[in-house]
Amino acid sequence: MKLYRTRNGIFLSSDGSFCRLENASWDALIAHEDLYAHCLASTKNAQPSNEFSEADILPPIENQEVWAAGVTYYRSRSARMEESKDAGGGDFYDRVYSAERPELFFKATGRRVVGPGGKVRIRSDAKWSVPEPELTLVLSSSGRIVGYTIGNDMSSRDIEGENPLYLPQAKVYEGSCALGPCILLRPDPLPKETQISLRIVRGGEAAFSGKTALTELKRDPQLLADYLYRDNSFPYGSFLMTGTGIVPPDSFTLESGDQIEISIEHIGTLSNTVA
Ligand code: DO4
Ligand code: MG
Repeated sequence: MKLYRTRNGIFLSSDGSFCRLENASWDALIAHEDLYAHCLASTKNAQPSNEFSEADILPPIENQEVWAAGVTYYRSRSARMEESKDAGGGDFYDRVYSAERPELFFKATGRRVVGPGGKVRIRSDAKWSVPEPELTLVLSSSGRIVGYTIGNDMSSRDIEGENPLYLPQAKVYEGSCALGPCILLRPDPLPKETQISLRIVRGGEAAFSGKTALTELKRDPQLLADYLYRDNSFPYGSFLMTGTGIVPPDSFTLESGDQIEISIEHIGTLSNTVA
């Protein structure tokens, strides 16, 4: 079952048909402790609707915060160590990869998030920018995983590599995060074999493509969520990006006009253009 936030209301899709959730509040839905069961019950009483249009899809966020985990894939650990070696930061990334406590950082508020078809941005003072395709957990107000979406953790690698203390500037800026197109609701966790892929198209041709799978994710998603909710409250629920396992070669940097397509099996594809 998939949940969509649109200009025309909130829609649920299951088995190819759509229904509108009448009088629903997005913040209340995301905070819900059993969103799957709640939505399943709602579909039982709802009439099918033909008013859903992909063109109306909005980012799946209102008052939630977006947080992110880092260095959760071996590929990310190696990339981070390489980019920060001149700054002496490499050791930190190696240590956090195997430490019990994960790296978690604040990523965005709803205002900074773009949805499907929206424009993500490169920082004006960055010289080396990449998208980071990440499975993104949708967490209830108590920190339970209630759904999944696709996230793009846009990152300025030169700023992050210059000094690990610059991480918030490398990660948090206008248009630095994309989420969508929907929230996948299911009664059980996503299978470990779930594939994540990234394609970057420039001038009609693939400039980079890569893939990984959840089998490569070193951390248990629920444990990442548990760390985030330690001594922190999220009354509207939250989004937690789980880190990237796909890193383009060091010679690659994003350019204005690039199209970024991130696909995660079972969820769909999130497409954005670079402003
Ligand atoms: O430590 C820097 C951030 C790493 C990150 O965003 C990732 O691994 O996805
Ligand atoms: Mg990331």
